[in-house]
Amino acid sequence: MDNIQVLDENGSVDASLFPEGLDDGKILEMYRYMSLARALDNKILSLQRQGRAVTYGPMLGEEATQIGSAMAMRENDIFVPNFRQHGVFLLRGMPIELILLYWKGYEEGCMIPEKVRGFPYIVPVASQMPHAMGIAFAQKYKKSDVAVIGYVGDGGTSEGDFYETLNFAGAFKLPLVTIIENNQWAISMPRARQSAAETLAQKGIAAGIKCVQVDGNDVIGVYKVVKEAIANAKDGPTVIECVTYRMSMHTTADDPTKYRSQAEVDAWKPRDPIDRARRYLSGKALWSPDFEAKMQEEQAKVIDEAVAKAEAWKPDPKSIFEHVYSYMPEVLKEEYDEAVANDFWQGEVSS
Ligand SMILES: Cc1ncc(C[n+]2csc(CCOP(=O)(O)OP(=O)(O)O)c2C)c(N)n1
Ligand SMILES: [Mg+2]
Repeated sequence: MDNIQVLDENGSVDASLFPEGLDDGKILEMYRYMSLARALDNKILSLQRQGRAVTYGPMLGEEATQIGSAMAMRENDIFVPNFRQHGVFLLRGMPIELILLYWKGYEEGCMIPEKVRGFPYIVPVASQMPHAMGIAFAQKYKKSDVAVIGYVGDGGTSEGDFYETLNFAGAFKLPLVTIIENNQWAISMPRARQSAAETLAQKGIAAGIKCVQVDGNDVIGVYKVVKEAIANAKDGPTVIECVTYRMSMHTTADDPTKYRSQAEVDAWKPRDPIDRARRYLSGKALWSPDFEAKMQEEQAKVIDEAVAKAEAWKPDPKSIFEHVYSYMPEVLKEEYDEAVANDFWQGEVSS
């Protein structure tokens, strides 16, 4: 099984592996998106600490896995996330204020604009994978050439849902690209205790699925393997393990210092995906401190404007009855009518 790295920690590329058709303009765009994702991640974390967002799972350190894979998708491809793919949503054009609405606890943040071609954040671990498989099955049935990209964590690969998905996808040769975002931790469970398998990608072998491991902090490498998997999706599935690291906490509800050492975290710092892309761009004279300052200023402005919009947004309490079913079942309609008749939410939201 291949283990791919194109862009190393010093910002040098392996020319023999460089993806066809990838130009520096696109690498610069990926750098911008990785930076935007990091800035948004920081912002949501800070909002959560101020009581302005709900429990949040940061993506710090996983930018290359997310941006490289999202950049490799074609316009009509569909992605199915878990709960940590904020960067994928961003690159696919999800308005930032909608991302923020989700993390403020409003179900409207689950209403993904059609053009994003993605499903809402999904929290029950690995439950998104049978969905991704079903969507891929539908594409094959309809003879569409759309590929489905399903994301799962290292912990998620221990779930039955994951194995069932791979088995079905392999047997039916579905256009499913499974991206294992191996960030080395499943809350407090380290990768070494998660599975005795030498790699997580090799879990595809038993299902007869092509599999590959890639340096998940190498945005060019991730782009390359996902692009190839999507190009091959019409002939069958691929499992891609992106080897990365969760630099931050699992969510704002836990304290990683209780279960992992600072030395381990520090050892991953030189492998930072954004620093690495910056070194590459710098070597090509495509990056400068001025460029960085201007970009960061613009991105902070975009994020602040989205925060202002999300915070000005007023929820309609009636919406608790919506969005679960495509139509309102009789039993829910009765509750809805009763609530309207009694004006039951008036006091609830007046503060
Ligand atoms: C079915 C199920 N079991 C347990 C949980 C609690 N839980 C939430 S995230 C998580 C760990 C997930 O780890 P991983 O798949 O590696 O993804 P990561 O959080 O690292 O991105 C667990 C156990 C859950 N949400 N769903
Ligand atoms: Mg994990």
